[in-house]
Amino acid sequence: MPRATSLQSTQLFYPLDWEKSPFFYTEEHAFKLRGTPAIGAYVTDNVFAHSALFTTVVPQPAGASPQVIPGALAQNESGLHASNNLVGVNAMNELSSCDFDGDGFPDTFLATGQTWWYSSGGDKPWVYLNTSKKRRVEVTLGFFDGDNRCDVLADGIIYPGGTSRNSLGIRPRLAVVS
Ligand SMILES: [Ca+2]
Repeated sequence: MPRATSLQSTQLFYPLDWEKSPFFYTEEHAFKLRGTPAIGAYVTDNVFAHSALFTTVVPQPAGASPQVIPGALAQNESGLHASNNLVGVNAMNELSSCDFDGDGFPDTFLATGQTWWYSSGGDKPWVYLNTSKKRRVEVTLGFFDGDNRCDVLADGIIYPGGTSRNSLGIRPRLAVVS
C-alpha cells in the first residue's frame, strides 16, 4: 500500500494517472504535485483516510494559531485533476479473516472501497483480489463454491476466491438462494 508520493511534474510529458490506490496514512499528503505537468495529473478512484481532498484550515479563537488539517492532495502550481475519490475511509479499521489461499490458516481480508485484497496469515504482503467498491460491511465471506478457498458474496454474486475468476477459470455467478 502506498504511503505518500511527491512528484516533480515538469519533467513529465505524458499524462500521469494515479488510480485505485488506498492511502491510510494521514500525517502528510498522500499525493503532492510540484510544478505544472505538460498534460496533466489525473487522480481518480483512490481511497484516502484523510478527512478531505485538500488541506483545511480551521480558524481558532483569538490568539491561537489556525488548525491545519492535511488534505489527501496538494499541488504548488496547477494541473492536478481529481475525480471520484473517496475520503475519510480507513479500511484498515474494517479488516476480517477468512482463508483465501487455501492453506488452512485464516488470512486478513481488506476491502478498501475500490479494491479487495488479502494478506496470507495476516502478516504477508497484500495480494490483489478484485476491483469493487463494496466495503467489508457490504459483503459476506464464506466457502460458497465447494473449494477450500474463501469466497466473497456481494449483491447476490459469488466472487470465487474473492476474485473475478478463480484458479479453474470460474467467473463470478449469482448465488443460489435456498
Ligand atoms: Ca490462508
